[in-house]
Amino acid sequence: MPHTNVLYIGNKNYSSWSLRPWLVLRWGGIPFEERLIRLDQPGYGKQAIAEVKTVAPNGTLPALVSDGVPIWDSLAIAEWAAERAAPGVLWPEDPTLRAQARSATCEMHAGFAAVRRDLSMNIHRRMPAQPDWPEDTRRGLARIDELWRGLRERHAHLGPYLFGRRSIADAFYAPVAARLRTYAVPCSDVVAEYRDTLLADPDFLAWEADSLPDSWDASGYSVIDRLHT
Ligand SMILES: N[C@@H](CCC(=O)N[C@@H](CS)C(=O)NCC(=O)O)C(=O)O
Repeated sequence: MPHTNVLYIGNKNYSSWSLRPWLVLRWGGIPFEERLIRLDQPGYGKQAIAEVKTVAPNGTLPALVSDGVPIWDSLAIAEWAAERAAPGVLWPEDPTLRAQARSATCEMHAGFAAVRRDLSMNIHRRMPAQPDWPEDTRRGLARIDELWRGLRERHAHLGPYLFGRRSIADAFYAPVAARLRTYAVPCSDVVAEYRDTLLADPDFLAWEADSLPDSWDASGYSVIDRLHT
């Protein structure tokens, strides 16, 4: 019997955690059905949206329900996908590069709290450059610049992504590329080039195109947008 994989995602304009495994599944060529649960519902921010709790026991999206079994974390979904894709498609084949790609991915998954707090993803919004981010946010942005620049310089001969060929690490930083654009964050040339590579990815563009109008209240700011402004 064919497997059923349903990826539950949040509003495409805002849900950076949903974008990551969605890209991974697409890049891995893994068939899945997507179902959007709006996050601008009572209980948001408390992991208490009733509709989310029916698919994700911890009350957050994304969640992949595979043959009826939930996987409720973006990185866990990405690892699940990597185990099903051909070797080298979602993680680098070289073990050292793979360990580094996992380090970069985990740094995003577990960190950059201030950047996530102050530069929340809003794919369609364009803000003026902000000259005075709080100190912890500036530190996070500087670390992203350093990380991307270092990896790009080291792996440029292998291809245009962080580890040369596209990997899960790039999916985890795709929402950061959108944030750098939204908030007009100044970047070094190498970093700007990589940001634009991510923003031109055909699957990212498909997500972006579909983030209107279902997850964007064009008449004003939605509940989530107000919470994150
Ligand atoms: N660590 C989780 C984070 C997921 C997460 O925080 N998702 C947000 C949306 S982007 C959410 O569902 N929030 C619902 C709430 O806080 O009530 C993952 O990587 O999947």
